[in-house]
Amino acid sequence: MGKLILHGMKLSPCVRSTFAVASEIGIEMEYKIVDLIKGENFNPEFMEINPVHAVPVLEDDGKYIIDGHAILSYLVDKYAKDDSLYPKDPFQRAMVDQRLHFDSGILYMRLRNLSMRVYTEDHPKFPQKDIDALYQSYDYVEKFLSKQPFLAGDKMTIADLCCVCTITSGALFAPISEERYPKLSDWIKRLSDLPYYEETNAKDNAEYLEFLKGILTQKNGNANIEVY
Ligand SMILES: N[C@@H](CCC(=O)N[C@@H](CS)C(=O)NCC(=O)O)C(=O)O
Repeated sequence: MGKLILHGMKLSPCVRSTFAVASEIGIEMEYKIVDLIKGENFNPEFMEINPVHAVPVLEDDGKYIIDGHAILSYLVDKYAKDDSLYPKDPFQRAMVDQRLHFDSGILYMRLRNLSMRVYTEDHPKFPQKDIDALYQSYDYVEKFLSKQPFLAGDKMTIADLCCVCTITSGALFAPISEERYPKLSDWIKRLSDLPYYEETNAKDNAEYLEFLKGILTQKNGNANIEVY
């Protein structure tokens, strides 16, 4: 096995999920920080590797894979001892792929629509419709989980480790209540019991949420989510 290097920043949910999957598989990845706050993702060397200037990027023995979702599938295909996290069976694999695309196109984008305002606006305020849209994406997850214990079926897959990092990152804008989201809350609890969860998601997510609150406090005088 060659040397694996994950380029990114653990404040990012897309980065955290790669470390969660690596831990589940039992492999080590070196962590090379690309500081988004300092704009290191726009450095020419990084832009050469990833013209989309986003993290994570996985370096495997001199080859680069960009996009967190592609990295998760790659890690399992190449390094896992079996296919349970990303089944080879075409139907089961399609179920996992669907959930990964759901994260990429819906869940994560709706979170990003809100979180970007914290960085880009002088006085960040948040449209109610964008908060509703994030909640709507939780509604979809609640529905997925009403039929099966994990997002893509009876067993945990990379889709769960991916989406849980995104969903827990939304806590500042759209906190999850057990009353409204019993299945989703239970799923998060079950994933939180994983031995590597604290280290790969909870700790850095808490730091991410504090980081956002810090910027809001600096810009708005408090960390409240002002809705309009
Ligand atoms: N679909 C991509 C999204 C990557 C992404 O947007 N990453 C964010 C951090 S969570 C980023 O690097 N943003 C900086 C930028 O887009 O310039 C993935 O899963 O890797």
